[in-house]
Amino acid sequence: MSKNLLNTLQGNVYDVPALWMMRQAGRYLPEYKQVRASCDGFLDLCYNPNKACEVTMQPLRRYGFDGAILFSDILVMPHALGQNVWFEEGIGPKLKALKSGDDVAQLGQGDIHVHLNPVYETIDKIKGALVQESFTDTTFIGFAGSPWTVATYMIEGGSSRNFGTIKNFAYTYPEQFAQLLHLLADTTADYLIQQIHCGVDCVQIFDSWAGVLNEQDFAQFCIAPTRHMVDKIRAVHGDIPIIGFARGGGYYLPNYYAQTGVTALGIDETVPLSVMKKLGGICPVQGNLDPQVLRAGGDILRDSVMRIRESMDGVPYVFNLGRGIEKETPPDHVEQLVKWVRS
Ligand code: 1CP
Repeated sequence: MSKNLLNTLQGNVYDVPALWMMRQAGRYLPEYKQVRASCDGFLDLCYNPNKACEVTMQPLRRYGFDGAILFSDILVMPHALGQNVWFEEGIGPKLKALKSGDDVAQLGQGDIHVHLNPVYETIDKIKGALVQESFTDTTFIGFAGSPWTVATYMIEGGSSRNFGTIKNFAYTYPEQFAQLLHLLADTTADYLIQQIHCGVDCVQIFDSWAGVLNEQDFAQFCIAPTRHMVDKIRAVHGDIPIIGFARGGGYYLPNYYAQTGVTALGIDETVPLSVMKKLGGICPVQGNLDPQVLRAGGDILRDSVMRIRESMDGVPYVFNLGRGIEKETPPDHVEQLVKWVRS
């Protein structure tokens, strides 16, 4: 079969689409929870190469997905830049919020690669495990957060409700905000370059909060820094496939594709199938299944999978969810998904 996911990102079309799931390693799996419970905190898991490798492999052993995604988090980047980051049980990520240009100026004093070295070691271990466990046709996916999405956590101090704090910062201190986005774009590109150097087959840029931006801000805060990253990565690794996932990008997706230079588009569940099909005529596309449909399972899952497969017939398409899997999802339903995607 060779690497059908990688080949799809290079434009190949398959009758049976390549399949992986965003957040495929995680709390819906009992074996993940077990490893997680043995760690001091979530970041401890992210920086432990043996454990991070183990949880990367778990969903492959169960379901034989066509993609393995590095286990880490988008918030290791602010951590590497010197910001205080921690995860509160049952709540989620917390950061010591940036309040001013002075706070921005303090970032990035140390060498990010020293801080992120455990992630590079994890990549090395996963490469070995994929060979050792005979997952040689599995495409290995590296990733990072987009500058805008990561900045929301850095300025809001965690998950945001209405993005008022970051927008107020951006409009009140435009120069300092531009400086922050530039710093993130530059260092995140270096981080992805190093991931590719360590052996991932392709990378995905997660812009989970692209959907809250107006037209002007989408161009400035989402497209421009992503473009900078893509240019910087391509200068070193010319033909590496880059998946741009601008969740909620909707109407702006054709511009996002044309102006960032990404290879393929991640598509969320709000994009109509006819639109995803049309985008698939321009570039490879991935995603769209509503994770709540997967959580429910049964007939609605089968019908949704079949509808997506029929719609995407004839274009380069990677089967995936429209966003990360819900932690309440029964593992059996993922098994149903695999069966119907591959039937
Ligand atoms: O306690 C736990 O086990 C924490 C749960 C968890 C997990 C499993 C977090 C905290 N991060 C992760 C892993 C993770 N995060 C991966 C690993 C690889 C895989 O996909 O299997 C990836 C790719 C991410 C990416 C990520 N982290 C995103 C972008 C994707 C998305 O879901 O939109 C975002 C926004 C984050 C921040 C983050 N980290 C963790 C949580 C709970 C969140 C989201 C908080 C929020 O909704 O604002």
